[in-house]
Amino acid sequence: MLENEEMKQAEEQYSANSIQVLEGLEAVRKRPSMYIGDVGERGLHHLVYEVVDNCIDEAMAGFCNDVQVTILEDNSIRVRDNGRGIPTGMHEKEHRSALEVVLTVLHAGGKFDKSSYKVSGGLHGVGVSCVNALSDHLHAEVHREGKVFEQDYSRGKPLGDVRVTGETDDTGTIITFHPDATIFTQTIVYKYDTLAGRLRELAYLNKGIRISLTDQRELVDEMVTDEASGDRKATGKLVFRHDEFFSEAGLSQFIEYLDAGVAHLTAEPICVNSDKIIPIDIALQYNTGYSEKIYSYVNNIHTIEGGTHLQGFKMGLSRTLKNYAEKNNLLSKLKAELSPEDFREGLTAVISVKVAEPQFEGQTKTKLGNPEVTAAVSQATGAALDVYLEENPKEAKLIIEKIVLAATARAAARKAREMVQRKTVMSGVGMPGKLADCSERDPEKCELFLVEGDSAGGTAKQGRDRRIQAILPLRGKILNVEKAIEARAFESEEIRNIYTALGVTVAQEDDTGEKRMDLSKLRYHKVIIMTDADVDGSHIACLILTFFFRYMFDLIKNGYVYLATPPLFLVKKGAEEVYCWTEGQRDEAIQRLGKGSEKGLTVQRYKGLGEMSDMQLWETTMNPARRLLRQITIENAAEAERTFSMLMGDDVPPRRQFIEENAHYANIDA
Ligand code: 0RA
Repeated sequence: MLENEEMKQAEEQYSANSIQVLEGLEAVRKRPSMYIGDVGERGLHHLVYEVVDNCIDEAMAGFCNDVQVTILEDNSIRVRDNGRGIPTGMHEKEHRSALEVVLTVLHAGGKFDKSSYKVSGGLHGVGVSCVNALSDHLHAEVHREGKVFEQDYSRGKPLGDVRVTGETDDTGTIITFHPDATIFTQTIVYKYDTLAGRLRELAYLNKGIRISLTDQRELVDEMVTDEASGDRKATGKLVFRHDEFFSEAGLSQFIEYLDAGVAHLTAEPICVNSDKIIPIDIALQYNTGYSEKIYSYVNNIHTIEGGTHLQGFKMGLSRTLKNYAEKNNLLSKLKAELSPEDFREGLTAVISVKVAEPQFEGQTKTKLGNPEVTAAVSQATGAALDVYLEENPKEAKLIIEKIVLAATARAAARKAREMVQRKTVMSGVGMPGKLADCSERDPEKCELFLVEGDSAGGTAKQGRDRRIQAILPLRGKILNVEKAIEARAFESEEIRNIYTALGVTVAQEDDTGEKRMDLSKLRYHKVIIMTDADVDGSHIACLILTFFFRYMFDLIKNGYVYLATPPLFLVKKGAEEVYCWTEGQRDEAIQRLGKGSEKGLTVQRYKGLGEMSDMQLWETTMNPARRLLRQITIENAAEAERTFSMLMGDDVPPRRQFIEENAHYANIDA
């Protein structure tokens, strides 16, 4: 039987990796972080990705095109696919079913699969057995060879043998697991948006696979799109929250999604497809903006730190465009020298490669190291781009003109940047006049509040703990960096003040082209954005966050950026005062204080920070012992990019749509 043959082969591979085999699931439970990265929210969600990865593998092998993920009421996850089903036959050497081997032996899943582009060692590809080890309950159901097989596990141990429980016409695997709360001590609550972000990404990266997500914890109004008008409207029915992710075209549609609301230079993304040396799939498109957005993936894993595939892409891009421009005499207007970044201004690109034995390096093990990949990607990019430029001379000219403009602007930006640089180097001497600094010098203890407006700035200066809290008032709306070229950003006084106060210099590209900041002289380890709790205030917070996102990403990455949350209401009766952050809290406070008699009960709605006294601002928003800070984290960089360029870019309709769709999160003032 073929299955047995395969298992023999697999068995041999196990022996080769005997160290991994000897490590049982106990090892996973003892040191879970070694296998799934961490046991916080990220690791919790990672369990789902691990199972889904197996379904995607099955799809890539050509046996599956539908994956359904469901969050059950108790935060169990069910993943159902229509693949071949995990084999259930007897495993000769192991003397138990193959299903049990897959679910209890580390890395066994991948080893069955010859064509696998799975990652061994890295964060992904540790196998379903890992998920099994870290679940207090796991149920496996396999539809295969006309039969339904089922088996249950607890913390990686089978609760019984595989049972045949029925007959079936279809094939596939259904894995249901509940994360073990003794491992995931922080939280076992799944976040819909986090899962949706990753599943959407997977659907774009693997065209033709339908991936759905359903949340049985949450009932929402059913919405349908009106065929005639295209409007969304409610049907009046309540349904589970649900999304379907499917992409027919793959990466070019990923770009469309990422660039929603962005004006493009060319009608369609340029696509690179090659299977010559390794599978390479790339889509790129230039827009009228100035930021560079390149996402690179290896075996569906987002390589945040880039690596040889990204390097190859950049090389192929610059070389081909430069050759074309020279050959067609398009560089006559150029005064400055062309630098590699000029070829990537206003470029959105997604790079996806498959590497059989990827070497991952770098701090987060998400940087591809395989040297052979550089030339393969560079060649493929160059060849496809050559064809495009030759066939589309009008678009080619627009792209080259943009590059020439970028080079010219860069020369101007360098001057402005050097100004900022010179000022920050003399830190301490050249602090901005508006900064009310703190007396403490240990950055870990220091906080910088970025406050909207001089008047609120004044209140904050009065109310603060001047030992550890510094205040930098910002004039109204700071520059929208999403719409401005770099030179303008560095000309802005508010932005220069932020650099100087923080004690940092402008991020520089390192040898792999990643923008890095030197944070060794950072003067505050908490940078807190404090704005009014109204629409204008959120807009200003958005502008400041956009600036951090584009220019000081390392600050966000290190978890140094926070939002303050001033209260919305003060409910008062006599000497008793209750601050409230939500309408629910307010109503509860009115109920409680109003008991007996409503006489003397007042409800004050805070419109702005300026309406609070310095003591009130301290008590509610600044006092480290009582305040609520929201740390800014970036779970899914692509998702964040898209949100920022949409909210801050030039096309208004998607912004309005976003606000409408998310209105329940925003507080719209009358
Ligand atoms: C081992 C071998 C084969 C498939 C799978 C595992 C498999 C695992 C999962 C996990 C979720 N869905 C899955 N689908 C398949 C190969 C099967 C064969 O040779 O018939």
